[in-house]
Amino acid sequence: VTCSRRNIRDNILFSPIEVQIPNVSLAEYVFGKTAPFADYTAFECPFTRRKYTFSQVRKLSRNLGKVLRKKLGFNKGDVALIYLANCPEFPIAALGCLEAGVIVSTANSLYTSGEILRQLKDSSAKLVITTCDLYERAAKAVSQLPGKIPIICIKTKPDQLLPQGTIDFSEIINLTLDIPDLDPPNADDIAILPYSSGTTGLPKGVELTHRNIVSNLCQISTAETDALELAHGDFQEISPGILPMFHIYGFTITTMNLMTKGAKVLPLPKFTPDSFIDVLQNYHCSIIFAAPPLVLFLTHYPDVKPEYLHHLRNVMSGAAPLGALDESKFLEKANRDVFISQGYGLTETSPVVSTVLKSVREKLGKASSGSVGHVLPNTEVKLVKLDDKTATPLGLGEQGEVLVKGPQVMKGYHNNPEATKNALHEGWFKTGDLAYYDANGMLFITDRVKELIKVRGYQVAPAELEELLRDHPSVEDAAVI
Ligand code: 4UU
Repeated sequence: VTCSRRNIRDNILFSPIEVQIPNVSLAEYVFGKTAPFADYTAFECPFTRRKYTFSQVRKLSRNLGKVLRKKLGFNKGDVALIYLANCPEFPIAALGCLEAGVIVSTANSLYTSGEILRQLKDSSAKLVITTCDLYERAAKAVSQLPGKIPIICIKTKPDQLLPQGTIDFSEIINLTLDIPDLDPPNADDIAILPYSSGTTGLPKGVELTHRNIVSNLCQISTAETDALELAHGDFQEISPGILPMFHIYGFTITTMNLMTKGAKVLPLPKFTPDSFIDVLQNYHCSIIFAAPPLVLFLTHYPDVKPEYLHHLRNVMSGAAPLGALDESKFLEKANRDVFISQGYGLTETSPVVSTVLKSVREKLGKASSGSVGHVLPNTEVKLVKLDDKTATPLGLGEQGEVLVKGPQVMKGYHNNPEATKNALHEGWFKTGDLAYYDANGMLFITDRVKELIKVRGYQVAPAELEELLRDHPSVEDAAVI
């Protein structure tokens, strides 16, 4: 696989591996994989200990889907805004909507009511699913909409009171309607609508179809690209659910992907050093999907004792750059048989574009020298000069903008043909990232040319901050860099 002739053709990076993508919806794909682990715990809150097995997730999300369609009157193609911090109910809420053909628009759980309002309006959401903890902000946003829309509320603590006028999540997921199962949505229907600012301007709805996400799950599950072991007998991978599930990395990779492998996820509603260390100490975590700040935390935070890392086999970093030195420092601390590698991708690509292959990790040693690896199966990448209208692929070692083609590339930006046209040409998606590749066809991300700031792996759109600053009566103009 590392032989250059086999993965570079006419300066286009590709994968010698091909995967078959089944023609199914996301919930069908995920639940098609979870049957062997029916009685294993899928999601467990490490603090309140409330938990759900795979068969419960299956049943409760199916119930929710039926209630949404047959009792609450939602239709295929309607949008539900999910405004939740990580919790074991997140996947039930998301998969329940998806089973009903309701599009899931995920919102950052740190959003203010103004930010929620913007996403509610832009996505034309007809429903909000949130928790009692976040209810105030959600309700304030909903009250500013021209029409009223229902709010479904999750209790995250037993003593919580359901806010007046909301629908009790636990009541409707436990309602078993005696009706036939719903027709699943088509693979080419939109499944989720997360927000990304792309290369310029305000956050835009990213239309990801069922096929986009199912493709990405298949692409990261080949012998060469899968970081996980399948659960069997007394072995189950355990992972802290630290990446936000509303973000595409946490949604596809930790939530959906880990379900398909029968792993147990411990959703953490927010990162605090103590709670995270608690989880590392009390559970035998074998895999962590992380962003660079978390890898640096594990490496440098004195209260993270090397023995807390003893059960770890894999640490995967993505969403922002991690250098070769950072990788080796982490390994010095862990000092065990643990691999650290990187993936690269974007919301618009479901998200994974490239990852470090297993055979390469074994060859390179435990770190991958700062590279984001090889392109995934069924994916092509070319690097082109900025403003080169012909988009001619550059050669070995030359730095250019990353263009991606593959079944994981979004359908387009929601209600925004202009932005879609600027981002997609003949199936090639312009990422706004700069990179070069080496003789083995391994990709190195070097810089970003788009208007995007990343803070701890989260997107910050300069245009959004500029708008906010200009809103102040004493500010005439603003430029955020
Ligand atoms: C340098 O952050 C993401 C997706 C993260 C991801 C993808 C595949 C993590 C693991 C994985 O396997 O999506 P967005 O839309 O929030 O941000 C996308 C941007 C990219 O355009 C790039 O600038 O985040 C940056 N980025 C990276 N930069 C993402 N991954 C990397 C990386 N190195 N490994």
